[in-house]
Amino acid sequence: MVEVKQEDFCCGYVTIIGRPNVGKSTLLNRLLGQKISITSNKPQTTRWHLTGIETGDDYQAIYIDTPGLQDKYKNAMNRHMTREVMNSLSYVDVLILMIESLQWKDMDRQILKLIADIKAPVILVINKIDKIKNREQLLPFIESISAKWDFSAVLPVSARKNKNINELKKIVNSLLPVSPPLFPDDQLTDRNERFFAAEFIREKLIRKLGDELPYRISVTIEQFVLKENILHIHALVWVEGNSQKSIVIGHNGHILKSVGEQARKDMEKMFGHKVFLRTWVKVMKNWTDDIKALKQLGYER
Ligand SMILES: Nc1nc2c(ncn2[C@@H]2O[C@H](COP(=O)(O)OP(=O)(O)O)[C@@H](O)[C@H]2O)c(=O)[nH]1
Ligand SMILES: [Mg+2]
Repeated sequence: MVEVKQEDFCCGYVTIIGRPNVGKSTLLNRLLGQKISITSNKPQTTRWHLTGIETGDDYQAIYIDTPGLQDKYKNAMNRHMTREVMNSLSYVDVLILMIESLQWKDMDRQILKLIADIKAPVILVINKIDKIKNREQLLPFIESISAKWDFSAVLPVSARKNKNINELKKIVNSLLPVSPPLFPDDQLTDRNERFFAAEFIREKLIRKLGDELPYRISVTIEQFVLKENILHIHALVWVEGNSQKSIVIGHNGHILKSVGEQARKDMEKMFGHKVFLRTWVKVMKNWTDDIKALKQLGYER
């Protein structure tokens, strides 16, 4: 590592917010060059804030991925998700507000209102530019959005196609405050392996199932032990009723089996061990609107 004087080292919290599905978690994975945050084209994929730490020779950017803010569902689960976002805004050094190219929705406007009092610099990131068919539309869009707020920077990117991600890193790093690093330079996240095991299973389920069910599913890890170089993981998938249970299991267990196989591959990649995964489906009535049940499933801390 290069010698860097303490007064030249920059470090801070960089929170990514935006409405569901704009690509926040995909961006976090790109920024880190590694998949830690689960993604899908369905809202509610990200339920917890998640820290991803990127350390360079003279900087440490502590990125926080957050659940998408929305106002459609008002149950206990969504109150939890909104609280996750609001808490992460209380210690932000740089804010990334993400929107989708050529779209400015009512929820985007509400989020901008929400951050109006925040003192931290705000970078507006316009994602999914790979989807734009008519390139000439982008510049007028950038101009009209730039006029809405005093952004420190406005940057069009494609998280999926890795476009302009290094430029974004440079802008973020230039806005970080002078501070010694807050985490060891080899630490990637603040979550443990059990968390990722559960999340990888939930991702595969969300991607496989229809639109409603993902909201009703939660995953917990009952066992996580390394024996003779093999990780033995036991997972429980929680649903709200018996009909949901049979959908998740699938005919002859085919859904649960393929979910398990795909999740296992992600786990082996992250944990660096062979994984032996067993999964069961259990029913807990009405858990998405039951505070006690949410606590039991690890949502309220
Ligand atoms: N075309 C395109 N799709 C993207 C891009 N970034 C993310 N997506 C997709 O948008 C969906 C939502 O992404 P996700 O990261 O889960 O969004 P989040 O809810 O904001 O965290 C997923 O299907 C992603 O693959 C992008 O740059 N271009
Ligand atoms: Mg997400």
